Amino acid sequence: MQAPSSPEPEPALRWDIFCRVIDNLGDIGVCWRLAVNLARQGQRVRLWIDQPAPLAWMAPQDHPGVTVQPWNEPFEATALQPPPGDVWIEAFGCELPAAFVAARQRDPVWLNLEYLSAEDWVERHHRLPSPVLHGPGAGLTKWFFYPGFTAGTGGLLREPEATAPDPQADACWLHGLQLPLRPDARRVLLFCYEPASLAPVMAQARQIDWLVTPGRAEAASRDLPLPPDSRRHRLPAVPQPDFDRLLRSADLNFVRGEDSLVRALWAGRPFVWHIYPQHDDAHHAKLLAFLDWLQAPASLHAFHLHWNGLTPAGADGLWPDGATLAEWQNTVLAARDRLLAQTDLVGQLRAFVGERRPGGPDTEKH
Ligand code: TRH
Repeated sequence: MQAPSSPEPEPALRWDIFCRVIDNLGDIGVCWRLAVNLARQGQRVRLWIDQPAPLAWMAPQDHPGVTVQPWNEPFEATALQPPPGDVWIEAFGCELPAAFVAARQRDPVWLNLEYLSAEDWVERHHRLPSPVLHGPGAGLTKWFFYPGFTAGTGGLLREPEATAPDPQADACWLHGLQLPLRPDARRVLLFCYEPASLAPVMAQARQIDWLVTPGRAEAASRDLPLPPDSRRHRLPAVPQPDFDRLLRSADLNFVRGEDSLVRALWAGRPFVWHIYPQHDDAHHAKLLAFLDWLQAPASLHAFHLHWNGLTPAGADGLWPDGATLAEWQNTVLAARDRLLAQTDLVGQLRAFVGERRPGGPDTEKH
């Protein structure tokens, strides 16, 4: 009897991802990670970035299957070789150049990949169609695609090694930084904006080796007094895979924004999140929704409110003791297990695209 034929391999599609850097590093960090994850699954990715400079240190090597294209205005469609791809990803609602849309030779699956949030409304908005009514894309459909923490969302970026680390390699890499770290000190990574309670936290934390990331965290913390048994170690900006190693090597991670929050979850170490501040305090609801999803214990919830300026930070009693850190670690590990039971973002993107590609199983459905 003939062996069942192996299922047809999924087609290697051509993906065009557009990334407009607003500020900080997350736009480019998320888009680069997405591009690499797609390429590792055999897809061909062209990543258009308006300010690609951080890739020089964040991703110093090219990645097979990923072509980085500077996104200059006015957009020169004449230089478009190959033509617009099968899948267009408009990251964080960045608006694609009209000349690119007009240069298409076939209808794409057009996705607006939104910012990450744990708020309830995300599930209701995820996968909603938005008919394009004007311009060269009139008649096409743009689809809202929301990453998230639940099965009703688009999931999170997750590489195989994100949750199957190599502690030996991590330790060896950290040792290679040649920082004078002390075996009896707690290692705390500091990647933040300007947290409300940074000064009292650093003043209280005893026997800490602070691993301070460059940029805003370094600037915010450089003049703050430390107890005599704590040290400050300035880190260089490191490539993304090494940043993930840092998160796995620390006893506590202070992370921020979007991508490092997800990486801290995969690292499975206790973490505190500094949410990207928004002028109308819209980030408060986002923070509280995340803490609810995380099932944060009272101590972690309170610390987040202080760290993010929702409640005034007391002068003492902030810093977690060993038992509290262990409770925070258990919280993260339980949350990570919940996430591992879900399909990751790239798996969901590819399934969604497969359903909606012209000629796909249910392209007539909208
Ligand atoms: O830098 P961020 O604050 O980016 C923010 C957020 O993404 C926010 O949601 C968005 O609205 C705003 O940008 C415009 O934090 P985030 O998201 O953690 O991105 C940091 C990226 O930088 C992440 O991919 C990790 C990477 N990184 C390195 O690769 N090496 C490093 O040494 C450091 C410090 C960061």
